[in-house]
Amino acid sequence: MSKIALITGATSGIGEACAHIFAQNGYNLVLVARRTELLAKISNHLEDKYGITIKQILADVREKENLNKVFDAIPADWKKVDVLVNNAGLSQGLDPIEKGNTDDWDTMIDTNVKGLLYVTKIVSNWMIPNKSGHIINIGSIAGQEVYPNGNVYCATKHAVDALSKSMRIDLLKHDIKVTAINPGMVETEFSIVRFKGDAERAKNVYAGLEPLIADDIADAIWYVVSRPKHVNINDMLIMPTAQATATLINRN
Ligand code: NDP
Ligand code: 8X3
Repeated sequence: MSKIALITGATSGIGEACAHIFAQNGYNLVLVARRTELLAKISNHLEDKYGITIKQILADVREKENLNKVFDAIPADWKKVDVLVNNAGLSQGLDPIEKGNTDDWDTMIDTNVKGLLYVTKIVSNWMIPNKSGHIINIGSIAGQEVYPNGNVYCATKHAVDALSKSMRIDLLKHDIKVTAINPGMVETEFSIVRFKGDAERAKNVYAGLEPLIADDIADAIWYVVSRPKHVNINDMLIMPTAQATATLINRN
């Protein structure tokens, strides 16, 4: 029987690239996101190309009640999830703390921290009876360091780092692996979302360097997932060659 990977935030960037690499390797997929048409388009493409089956879950990871309802309604066979990729996440704004938009703070905390927790609680309970499973949390260099005006986004990714370590301890007795993947700059829709559609400002983030692409991260995740059962990669920090730290970047 094919393995199953559940990926949140599968309509763009790292999540979409993960969907491709898992599909390519014969996994059936449960894909979660909010944009209906994009989710359907990506799912249909992957099913046609790789002959796998996809369950599309239209959901916002912040909406706890709805999340519990839609996940509960998934047929039992689809709950035999082997890999969970907690990827859905975002940054909103880049302002000093005294000027921060508190709605943006709520969005980041609710999505990056609370959404990840809600999904993890549901799916880890599906994994526990199988005494196997692998949870991949997408953290960030922003979870290892802080940078000017990164305040709340950095705090959410520090929380993801702490949660990855905690989950690894709590789920040890259930033989469930937990890996934190911490990327540096990856050119996706991330900066467009951070700057609320300002494509020019987003483009400037990557000016004069070769950033990572989403496939670089998916490739690392596939490496992590395809290790033998007795091997777990606890975490990985993956940077563009041109980026030494969160702020030290070699631009041409
Ligand atoms: P993208 O903006 O390209 O993708 C984000 C994905 O998350 C989209 O598919 C979006 O889908 C989904 N998403 C956002 N909010 C929600 C929500 N409330 N409920 C469900 N899905 C949601 O960004 P990336 O691929 O770059 O980001 C993926 C992860 O990687 C994030 O956690 C980010 O913090 C992290 N990261 C990114 C880095 C980068 O430089 N790009 C570096 C380090 C970490 P939809 O809008 O359809 O819901
Ligand atoms: C996203 C990348 O540079 O904002 O986590 O930390 S960065």
